[in-house]
Amino acid sequence: MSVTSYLGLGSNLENPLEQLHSALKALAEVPGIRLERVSSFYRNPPMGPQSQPDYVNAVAELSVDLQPEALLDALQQIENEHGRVRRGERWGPRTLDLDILLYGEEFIETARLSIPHPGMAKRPFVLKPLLEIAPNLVVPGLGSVENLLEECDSFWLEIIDGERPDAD
Ligand code: A4P
Ligand code: MG
Repeated sequence: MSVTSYLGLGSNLENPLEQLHSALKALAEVPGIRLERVSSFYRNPPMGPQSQPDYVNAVAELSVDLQPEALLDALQQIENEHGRVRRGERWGPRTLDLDILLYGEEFIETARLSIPHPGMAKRPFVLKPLLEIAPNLVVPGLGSVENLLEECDSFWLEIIDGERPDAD
């Protein structure tokens, strides 16, 4: 049985728009992953160290026939293929970050995975695109995406016109 999973995509190096388009293409080609919906692309300032470029973020809805760890393996392979270098700096710049936000309604806490993603409830750059593609979604244990977004500190996020992936 397929499971609905939501992914957060982010990039702030080496042509972030290109990185996200290319990541979505790679995701759609993984056996056991179907890309169901993709949000608009949103430009927004960095969370964390400010001495790095703005980010482009988006969220995708997948139907997956993979176990969570196998999904993570596939995502990390795509990150690596996109030149991701892990420098160990917390919240530092990156060519491509693919985070599993939700995996069905499951709570997962292992050495490699925390699901729901621990940061998602406070990140407008996750919640805004998530609300766009899943307006009635409730995050297990945390409440509706709509309420979570309302509780966020003020923020700016700018939709990048014409960059909806299905507008290609
Ligand atoms: N891991 C645990 N849970 C998960 C999960 N649900 N999904 C583990 C994916 N991975 C998960 O991740 C480190 C380890 O987390 C992985 O090996 C995996 O086993 P990483 O991607 O290698 O390292 P990271 O990117 O430094 O950590 P993380 O948690 O992805 O960083 P954040 O917290 O996402 O911060 N500002 C804006 N505006 N937009 C952004 O997208 N992103 C960050 C990164 C900072 N500032 C940002 C943005
Ligand atoms: Mg990550």
